Amino acid sequence: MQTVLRGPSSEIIISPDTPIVMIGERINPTGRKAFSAELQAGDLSRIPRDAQAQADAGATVLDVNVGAASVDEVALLPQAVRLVQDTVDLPVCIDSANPAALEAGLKAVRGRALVNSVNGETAKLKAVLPIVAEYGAAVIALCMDDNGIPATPEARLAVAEAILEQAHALGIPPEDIVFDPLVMAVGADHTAGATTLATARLIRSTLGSNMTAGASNASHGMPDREVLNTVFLALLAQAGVNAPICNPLKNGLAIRAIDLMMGHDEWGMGYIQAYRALPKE
Ligand code: THG
Repeated sequence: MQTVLRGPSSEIIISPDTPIVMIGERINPTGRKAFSAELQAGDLSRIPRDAQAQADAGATVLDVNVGAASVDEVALLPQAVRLVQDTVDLPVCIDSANPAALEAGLKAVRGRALVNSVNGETAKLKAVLPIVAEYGAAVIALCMDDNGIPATPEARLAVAEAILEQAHALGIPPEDIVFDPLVMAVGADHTAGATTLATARLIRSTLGSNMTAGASNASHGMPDREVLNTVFLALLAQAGVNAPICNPLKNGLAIRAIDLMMGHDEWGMGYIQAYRALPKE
């Protein structure tokens, strides 16, 4: 199953037998006070720098989220998308809870974007899937619905299947849906990581879909988050998550190490290149 994304003049393929596609998470005000304040003041000057740095570190899709408190996302998201694609020739992942902002962002996109996200809630499906179909985008689908986040892998798979059915009705094919098995904090529930991994294995074996995950959600509140994030990325990859949303500045080399160990990096050239591209001390 191949999910095809495009930048202004580039093409990125997400598929089970090709290297992991790193979706760079850093253009997001969550947990970043300075960026939030800048967005609230309409200052987008950090975005080109963050876009370039993530691309240099090996991200090949960039998540774009401008959802800071009291920010007009409908106005700001398309501006942010243009700035990113004026800086780097990469596809974007448009990240907003607001369907109107997603549509405004899609209007500004060059190429073929990933929409982040839809889920199984009746209202979300109704608001987001028609936009995805109209703009010919791909979409991340979260395995949750009107009843919240299902506790078991089987119930999360059932949500995924329901979303596939709704998408099919609108002419959106399975390869354009990238599932998110949902990563919750292990600090709140020590079985959360295991549930995510079991969900990913089940989705991959049953549906064959490509998958993303916000790997760093798992480590919230724990010490040395980097160790947890790196280890979890490797386990997620083994379970079939081939387009994780992560911080390429921290995880870039580990992702290429995973590719090499999974046999997706001939002669280790991707790993060696990533090593050489590291900022020198
Ligand atoms: N699934 C999908 N989309 C997502 C998530 C997901 N989008 C948002 C989020 N989760 C993934 N993106 C981030 C962005 C930032 C952080 C974590 C996940 C983060 N920020 C630091 C903090 O909060 O401490 C600040 C880091 C910094 O200063 O650079 O952790 O799960 N589909």
